[in-house]
Amino acid sequence: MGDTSLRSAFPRDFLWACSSSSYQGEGSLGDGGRGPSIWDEFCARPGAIADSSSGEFGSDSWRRWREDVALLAGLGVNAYRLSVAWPRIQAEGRGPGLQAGLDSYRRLCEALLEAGIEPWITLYHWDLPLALGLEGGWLSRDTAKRFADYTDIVSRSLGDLVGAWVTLNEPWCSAFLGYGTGEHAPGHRNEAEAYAATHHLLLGHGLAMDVLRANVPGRKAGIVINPAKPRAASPSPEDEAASLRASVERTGLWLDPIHGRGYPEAQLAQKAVVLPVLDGDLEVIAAPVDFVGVNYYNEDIVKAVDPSPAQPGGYAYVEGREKRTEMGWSIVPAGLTRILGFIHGTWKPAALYVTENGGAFPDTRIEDGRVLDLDRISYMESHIEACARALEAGLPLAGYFAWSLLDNFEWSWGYSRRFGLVAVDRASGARTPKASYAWYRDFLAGRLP
Ligand code: IFM
Repeated sequence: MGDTSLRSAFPRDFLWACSSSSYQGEGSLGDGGRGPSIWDEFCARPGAIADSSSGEFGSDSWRRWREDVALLAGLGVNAYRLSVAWPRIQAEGRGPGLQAGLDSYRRLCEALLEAGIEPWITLYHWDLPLALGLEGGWLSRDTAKRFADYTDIVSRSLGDLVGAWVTLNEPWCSAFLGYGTGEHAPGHRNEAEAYAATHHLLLGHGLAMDVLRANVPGRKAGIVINPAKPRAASPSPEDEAASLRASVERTGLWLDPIHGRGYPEAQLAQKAVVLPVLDGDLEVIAAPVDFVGVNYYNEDIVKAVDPSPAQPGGYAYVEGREKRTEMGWSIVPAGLTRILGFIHGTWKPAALYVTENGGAFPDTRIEDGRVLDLDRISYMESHIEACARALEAGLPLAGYFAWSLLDNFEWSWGYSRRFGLVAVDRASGARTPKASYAWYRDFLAGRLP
């Protein structure tokens, strides 16, 4: 009888991994000459973070990196995606690289490789050096150039160790939550700024791609986005068209220019925004990528409405009946297959990776000191099944990265939301694998039916 387990639906060279980020996990913010980031400043603002915390503790990974590598090795993953903290490399966002920071990341990458785990480096997961933030952050074109310089330093230093490079993580969040709604650092509330930041982030991505091609030829390089194509509330042509319109800000706004199609003009016209595009920018942004990373958590629903000042896009969100995670995000595994199919069908990137997927749950069921996070297990299993459906449909999906190895600092939610496969005690730093850790380990080892 053939092997019919879920595990066997994946090719041998499929990447099984976990993801993390510097500001959320490292802690030890004053170590090694690290400069302040826009998130340090944002967290200090009263009311910015739900529990008034900051990334000062994170998951204490800057000090406990050896334990983290051992946990990853125990899981049996073959890749780990971490981000480099720009302020640990250039305290003020410019100038030569700080050796202490570079050495620490080198040490970590070497330990991962020794454990048979391929390091994936994200260059920007939102912790912009504060000095650059004060000079305009992503509203300033110069930040894109500074990002290319920083990419040069990091890729020269770690290039021999890193399997794949990610320029930006979820730039929609940097632009629209950072400059549009103010939920993230730097906390501005101005939609026109969100679009200006979009262009400079993409320009930074394109400039960084050129640097990576020169410094690490032959290594994979790409971008990670958090795309969305809300499901149509009905099969009517009006609702289907609304679903497409609603996808643009999170998806086409990024993937169109990256794939040489320029910006989606209808969206920009409807928003009456003019992007700060200079001659040659679109060519820089269209540097070919080896992959698109997809961070997927949920799928919303939209219906068509008449455009109005409140709903200028001509669509409105509709409540679904699916269960939700503690973030309030609907649990829709089939939406993962759908978004991968939408991206493949529209832009045809050479490879797709699910670079983040996971669930925040209250983790209140504890037996014999261990968290029985059955909701998280069922979330992961159903989304891995959705990846298997994507492969069956012929999509070039090459890896799955769980978010996240450890409980960590969940941005404006502080520590009040947990995504980890491993619990972290904030008083002692002690790590306790949850039931989901054992499930992922057993799944990877082919021990589950
Ligand atoms: O924690 C974040 C991560 O930094 C980016 N993607 C979504 C995760 C959960 O909100």
